[in-house]
Amino acid sequence: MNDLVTCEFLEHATALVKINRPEALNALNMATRKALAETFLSLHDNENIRAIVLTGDDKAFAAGADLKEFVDAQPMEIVRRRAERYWQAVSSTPQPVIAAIRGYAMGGGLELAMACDIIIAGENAQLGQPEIKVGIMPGAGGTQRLTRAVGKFQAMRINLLGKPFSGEEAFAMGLASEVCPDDQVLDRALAMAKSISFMPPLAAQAIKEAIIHGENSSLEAGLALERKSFQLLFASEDRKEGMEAFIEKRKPQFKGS
Ligand code: CO8
Repeated sequence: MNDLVTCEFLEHATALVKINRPEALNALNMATRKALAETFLSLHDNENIRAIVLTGDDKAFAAGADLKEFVDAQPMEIVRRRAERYWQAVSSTPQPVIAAIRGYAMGGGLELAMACDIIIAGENAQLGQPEIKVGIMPGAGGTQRLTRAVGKFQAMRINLLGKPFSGEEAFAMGLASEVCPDDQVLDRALAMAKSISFMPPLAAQAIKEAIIHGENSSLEAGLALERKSFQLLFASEDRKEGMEAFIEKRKPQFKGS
């Protein structure tokens, strides 16, 4: 059997994580979710990695949770699976994570993309929360992260009708950071990861933390976190290097210290 998730270490301190279950359009069975979580947890502590790209293949990012593992499941069994810990391993990654969506990103697949920090979508990608059509609802962010991204009225429409929408539409709604031709999605995501990898990683991680925590707290609490992180970065070597390089008109070399 192939690895359900692969992880390649590329130049420029970038990791490329791929979901690899093409026979099921990368549907996220428990084994795949666990493999994704293990991959991301191992990247958390890898100081050589400054940006991560998560993708599937050209047909699917992921077509959702595996319905064949749901069809006979009993409620307490679903509770005992504690599947939320697998997505938390992705959403709590300190490095910026870019989801590169080609083909389908449905249900749990779109929720996985929304647990990332940046979404690059192919113009013909098909995104959606179709859970209602099989008698359930999103269980990992489809009513929460989606609403924060696109607002109540789009989130209601997407969830209550379960109708897929394109990468173009996702971008227009603010659900994608960029949209591009399908065959350029991965290259675009890798180019973005490369640009991030040249940035000071402590600043990148602090920005990510402030945006995510700020989004879920009051403006005052968010501003306080932002201010404290801003102040703390003055303790970093990279802050000194960045400012000195600017004044000396040279390129900075950030070491992550
Ligand atoms: N689960 C299991 N198998 C799947 C899934 C899935 N979600 N999606 C596709 N497959 C399998 C098909 O069964 C088929 O396998 P086989 O050849 O053995 O019959 C193969 O992938 C190819 O699929 P199709 O023949 O259906 O391909 P089409 O191109 O005709 O259609 C679609 C593509 C439109 C994506 C269609 O496959 C589809 O509608 N899939 C289901 C999408 C869906 O409903 N997703 C939501 C699932 S529920 C969910 O995600 C809840 C999340 C809760 C939180 C958990 C976090 C992970």
